[in-house]
Amino acid sequence: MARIFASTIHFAEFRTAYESKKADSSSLISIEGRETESLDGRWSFSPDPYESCLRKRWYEEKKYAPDGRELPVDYDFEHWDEIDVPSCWNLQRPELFYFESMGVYFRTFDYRKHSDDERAFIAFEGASYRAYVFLNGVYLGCHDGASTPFMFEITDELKEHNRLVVAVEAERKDTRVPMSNNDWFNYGGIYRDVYIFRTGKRFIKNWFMRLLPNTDFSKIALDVTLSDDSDSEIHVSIPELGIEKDVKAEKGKASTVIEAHPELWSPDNPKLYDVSLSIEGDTISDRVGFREIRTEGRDILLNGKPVFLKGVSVHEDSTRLGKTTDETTIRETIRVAKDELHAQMLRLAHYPHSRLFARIADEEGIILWEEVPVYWSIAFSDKETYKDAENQLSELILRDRNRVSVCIWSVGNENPDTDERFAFMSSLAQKARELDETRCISAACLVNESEERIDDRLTDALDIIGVNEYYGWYSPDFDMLRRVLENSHPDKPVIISEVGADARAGNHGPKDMLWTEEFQEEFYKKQVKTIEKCSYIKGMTPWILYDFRASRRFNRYQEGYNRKGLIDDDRKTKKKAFRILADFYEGR
Ligand code: GCB
Repeated sequence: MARIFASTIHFAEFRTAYESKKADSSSLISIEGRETESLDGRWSFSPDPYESCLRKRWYEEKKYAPDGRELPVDYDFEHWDEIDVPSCWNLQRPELFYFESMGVYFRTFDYRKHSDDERAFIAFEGASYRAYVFLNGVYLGCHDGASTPFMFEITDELKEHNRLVVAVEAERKDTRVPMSNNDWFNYGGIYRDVYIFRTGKRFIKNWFMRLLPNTDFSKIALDVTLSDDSDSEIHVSIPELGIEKDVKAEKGKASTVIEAHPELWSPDNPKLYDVSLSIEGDTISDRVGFREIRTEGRDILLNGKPVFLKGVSVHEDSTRLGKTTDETTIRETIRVAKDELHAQMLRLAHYPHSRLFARIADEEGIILWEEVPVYWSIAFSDKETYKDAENQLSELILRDRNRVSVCIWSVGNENPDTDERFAFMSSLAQKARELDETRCISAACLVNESEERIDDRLTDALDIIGVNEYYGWYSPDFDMLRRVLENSHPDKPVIISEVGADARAGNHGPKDMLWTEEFQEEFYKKQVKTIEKCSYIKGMTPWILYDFRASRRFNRYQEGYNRKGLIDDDRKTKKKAFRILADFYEGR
């Protein structure tokens, strides 16, 4: 008894055993076109700040001693209050608003086999930051990273009546990605969908279909990975292009290039094609678009033509739902950006947004910049931190690489220029290229403030240089922007990935008074005038479309929000600067 007592309560290393079993990008299965069975709904929930669920193995539900005596356990799954899944726990109960440690979720669900050789998987689209998953008392594994999906096979653990326990922990730590300090709100919990799906014994694990760059828009490449390393025939069908082709998979992998002349996808013509892939016992389908994005000298070429990317940044955040989002919210964000701001691009800052976003962007026709939260001072020399960052990047790319709207992968934002950072982020850029040779790689880079020019070793590893600048806001010297742009001679296109000033909606005053709409309006007027004159700037994603929660912003205008939005946190009230940017974009 003493031994068990020591190992479950006082054993300081109690997490180590759990950490040895982690879900990562290698376990992701493409789920587009697959039938899923939702586990969303009301789940039992309790905060567990001392992580007793792990220390005392609550998930085993050992409530009785071998002699039948009832044990005084510290949990009560069935009797806990309920919480929505998906949701950010912070917005479910007032006392959880700043809660950042562990919460334990519980639910039951029934399962009936459809066939004898079926396999089943459980998938989580997002749980912040680490989730430990237990099914019927068995530990499936944990996952790090707040914003990417993860999956476990549960074929052997499933019963007719199932008991699912998920312990989620949302601590900010210096070794995490993002680290402890950032400029948004640390939402916790299972805040995206949870579902199960079934496959046959063998199935299509993932696939990547894209137009090959530099082929006169005439070659579609396809890579497929099967669930095992068998040889088999894969049938590829794109009926509208007259494509019906059998491709041989050897040792579970197939690659082919198909001649085709698809109508090209663009924001003006978001053309998608029905695609299906099948092997014996498994068929998946999706809607895929074809376009080319590349750079040449200082130009960004979309389908061979130079473009100026008129964009705006957006956080996944709403006052009501936090980081949990839905189709209506995403469609409305895209409508406002496209129809009212005349933009054709969104920067999804600073972490992977919901899978739904890129799906809808494909249909609606808006270009996306997607990003991993390698933000500010990451623990660049920590190997585990690198592993975590690389895994989040891989999970994002595997999730979204069939989404035509995604044109840029960004590997980080405003990181101090050290040797460790250079190695870390160059490797991330390299990883992104290995997984996807068809998109541009970018990051928000640094300006050398004393020499007044863009100067960052990382630019060598990128296709597009992102620059964040707040001249006229954080630094009053607005003219520095002109000097920096004049002194810089980049050999690649530059996107102003951030520029902005705070204004509280409805706060009016003279144009030199901070926090007023008039200040922000004047700031935008001056910015666009200067940016417009610079020939190598090939796009901008000002900061930001909507005000968003930020837990380091507490003056009387901010009240817990970053107020650089062109629209208030009510997502309706436009500030005066909105018109300035909309007019600028409409005229370009
Ligand atoms: C930045 C950051 C962004 C902040 C913004 C600000 O440079 O990249 O995350 O929210 O500035 O408002 O200060």
